[in-house]
Amino acid sequence: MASTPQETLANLLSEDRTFPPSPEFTRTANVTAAAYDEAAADRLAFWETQAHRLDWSKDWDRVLDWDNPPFAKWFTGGELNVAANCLDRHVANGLGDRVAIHFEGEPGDTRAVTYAELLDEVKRAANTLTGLGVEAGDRVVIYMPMIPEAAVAMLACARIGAPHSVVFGGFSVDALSSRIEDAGAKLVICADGGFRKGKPLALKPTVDAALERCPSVEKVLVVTRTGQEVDWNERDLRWEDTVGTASAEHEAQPFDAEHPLFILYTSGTTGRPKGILHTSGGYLTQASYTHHAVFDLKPETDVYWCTADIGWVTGHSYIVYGPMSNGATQVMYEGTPDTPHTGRFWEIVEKYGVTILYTAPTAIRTFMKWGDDIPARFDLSSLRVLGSVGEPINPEAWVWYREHIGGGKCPVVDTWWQTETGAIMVSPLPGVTATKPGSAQRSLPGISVDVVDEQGESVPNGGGGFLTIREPWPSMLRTIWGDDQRFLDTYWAHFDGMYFAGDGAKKDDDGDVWLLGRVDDIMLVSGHNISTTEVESALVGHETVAEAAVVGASDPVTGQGIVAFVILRGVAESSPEHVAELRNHVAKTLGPIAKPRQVIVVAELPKTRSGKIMRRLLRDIAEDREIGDVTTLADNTVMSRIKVGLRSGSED
Ligand code: 6R9
Repeated sequence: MASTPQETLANLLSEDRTFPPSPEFTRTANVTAAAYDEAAADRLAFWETQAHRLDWSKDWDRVLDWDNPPFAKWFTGGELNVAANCLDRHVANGLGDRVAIHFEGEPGDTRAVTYAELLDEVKRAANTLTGLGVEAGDRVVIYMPMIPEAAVAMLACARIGAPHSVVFGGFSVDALSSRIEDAGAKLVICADGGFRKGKPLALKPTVDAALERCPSVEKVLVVTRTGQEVDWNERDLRWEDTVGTASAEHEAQPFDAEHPLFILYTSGTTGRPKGILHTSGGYLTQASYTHHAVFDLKPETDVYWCTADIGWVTGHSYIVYGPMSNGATQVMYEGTPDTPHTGRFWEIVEKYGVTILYTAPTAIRTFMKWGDDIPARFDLSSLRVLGSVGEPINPEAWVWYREHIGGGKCPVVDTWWQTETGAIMVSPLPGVTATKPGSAQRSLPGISVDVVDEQGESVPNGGGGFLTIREPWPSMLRTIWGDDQRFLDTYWAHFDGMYFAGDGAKKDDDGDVWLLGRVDDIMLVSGHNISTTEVESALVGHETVAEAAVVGASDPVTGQGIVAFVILRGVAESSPEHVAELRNHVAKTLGPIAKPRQVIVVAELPKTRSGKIMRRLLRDIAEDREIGDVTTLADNTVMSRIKVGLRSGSED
């Protein structure tokens, strides 16, 4: 075994399948290998070229001001309007009749919104906000289901320079009120409710309760979505009565490139949520370029679908700002993948002829569990690019996605990035890269990501360590809202002059990057640092495992012992022999050091609304502790179900 006690992070998994792009794909690809050379020759000139993909009212004086690191300013002196770049310029170019959003409501209601219609609605909303006293710099909180008005609200804020803070529809009163308070928001835009899992789910009562603690909020603008009974307070206004009747004349004013565009709260694993601040010119440059390059978007012919929620950064950069700045036609779906049946996603792909699909590993593993026969019932031949984001994608899930969704012909792009990075940082380019299942591969042109050891030295190929970013990038966070010190301490204090992302990673023999999960989750077993990702991937590599989450639980002999929680596929239940087989399978795949001490079969795993497994809660169970903070769980009853399941005796 290659590991030594000094290793930063063990490199156990080897995967040697590769999938080069087809010559036809490469021939028409938006971006070629030359982009890497161009960016390597002059990084700032490269980003300057990408910034010219946008319309600016005033040119910049300087591409990057890094005089006071890590507080970056990009395109200083430049001025633009972000919403005008997403809407007005397309309409002015004669594309007003192009569909911007094919909306598919969960109950089956649909709407096609063209760019001209979207612009009209955004202008009305901008006039409404201004009429309510919202000025440039004022913060607006958006708490909405996945409906076109959510995008309208964001773009209206951008248009008048009022930074938005979108909070996941469905977050609790506590989560909502703490975000409203931290941002000091003046206005909240919400809906009466949204449809989820076949039922109307009320949102307005949560806003009402949250506002009891938030004196800064003057007005609440309420979109009617479900039509359910809600209480009306004096500060509440109906969207239909205000935006619906407002003037559609509105001239977008340019703002400075560094004008704040949005705050988005990220909870991290512990502590107070951090308000990640993004600004305008650099953010839009990178969101727009990466959407064009990584998904190979051809706006005239593609139908793009990102299944993320608008409350996640993925919804900001790859539903609203990236795609719309590129004039894309996209699908927006309100509901869950199993309502009213487990083929809903594939029915939508078939119905709209979706060509580019961007989703999360958690969804892909769920589809694997539901069975190959479900996507097989639908015509998915329109698809040509598949993307993944949010967590490391296990090689087996990657290969399943390529075969069963992509018909074995679509490039799969595994995109690594964060709320903090604003846009994609590490990813294959679909017409260039020979992809490897489970690897995000290399920094995009103009981005310099590295894997370093504790001293901040680059690890050699084959080594493991910490993922860092060596050079500033256009869509980087500018600070944590109201807390520069926390910004410095959280991201810049670990390694001199480098941004630390909090993720473990390794380089393979070709220098390609493999993400290994959050460093907080790394397990220390008999002196070896073992990543959660590798053990989980080994488990998912077994034909009876759909999903796995592993944690290190304190162990008197080894320091920590590996405890695995698994969801089964293809088999109804487990047995002591089956559990033994799974443990041996991991030992065989990764070496005896990674053999789980315990394998526990569960029906579900605790996840955030964006689909990330919350291992910290599983650690509480594995160590038999009281379960910690569950406020950001998608379903906060899941932990009690796991506990009940354990007591009824499925333990090894
Ligand atoms: C976009 C987004 C960021 C964290 C990040 C990492 C994990 C995201 C990943 C990935 C491996 C990928 N992550 N994409 N890990 N491979 N392709 O997810 O933002 O919600 O802020 O989460 O998600 O751990 O540090 P955010």
